[in-house]
Amino acid sequence: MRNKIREALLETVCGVTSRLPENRVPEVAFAGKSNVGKSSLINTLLMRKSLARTSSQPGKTQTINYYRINAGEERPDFAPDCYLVDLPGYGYASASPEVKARWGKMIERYLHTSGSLAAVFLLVDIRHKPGANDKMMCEWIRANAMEPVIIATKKDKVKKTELDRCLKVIRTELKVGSGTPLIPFSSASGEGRDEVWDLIREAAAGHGK
Ligand SMILES: Nc1nc2c(ncn2[C@@H]2O[C@H](COP(=O)(O)OP(=O)(O)OP(=O)(O)O)[C@@H](O)[C@H]2O)c(=O)[nH]1
Ligand SMILES: [Mg+2]
Repeated sequence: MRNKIREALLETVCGVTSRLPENRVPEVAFAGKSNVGKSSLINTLLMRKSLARTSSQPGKTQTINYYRINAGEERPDFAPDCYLVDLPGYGYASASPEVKARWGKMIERYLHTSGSLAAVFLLVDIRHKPGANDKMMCEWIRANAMEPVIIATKKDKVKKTELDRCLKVIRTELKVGSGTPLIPFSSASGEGRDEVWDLIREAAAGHGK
């Protein structure tokens, strides 16, 4: 098996007023609408059922959660030594204006000030046309001189015959060029896990060079 996990622990949880940690190891962040499957994807990457808390109720993750992976590990069959950062989800209908404003501040501050951010993965639901919030998030990431890697989640929910059409809609709406990866992913089946790890490894290795 590739991308083995020796160690994964929730090291830091940041709220609105917390100081962000100054990590030396690369961070890879996961952004996306609430309920899109960010925490589930992190659990799938880590082969854990519930290290990252998931919920069918949107708005579960409201803090920035840093998971330290494989500290000090350098063997090629292991996932790289890095942080996976679970960002709070946006766009759930029941959020008050205060919650929405708080969310925006947290994400913007994170994107602007994290010194060791190596890549941002933007998750969108494979079944849905990306919305205004997804486009805004994409632009925020680009404004920080990074091209987001797009992950289309819940692949198990679409028929094979619909897959290409769904991916094409996502590419067009988010203006993702053909050279940029768009990865279909399913936390239910684990499909896409190695592809995502390969991109994390690449980003982590290139960071700071
Ligand atoms: N079928 C299927 N369900 C999924 C998949 N990924 C996530 N889910 C379900 O979608 C719901 C939301 O998943 P979470 O991982 O909590 O979503 P999140 O993006 O972390 O949500 P917030 O923390 O609210 O931002 C849960 O009920 C998951 O079981 C997937 O690949 N396939
Ligand atoms: Mg979550």
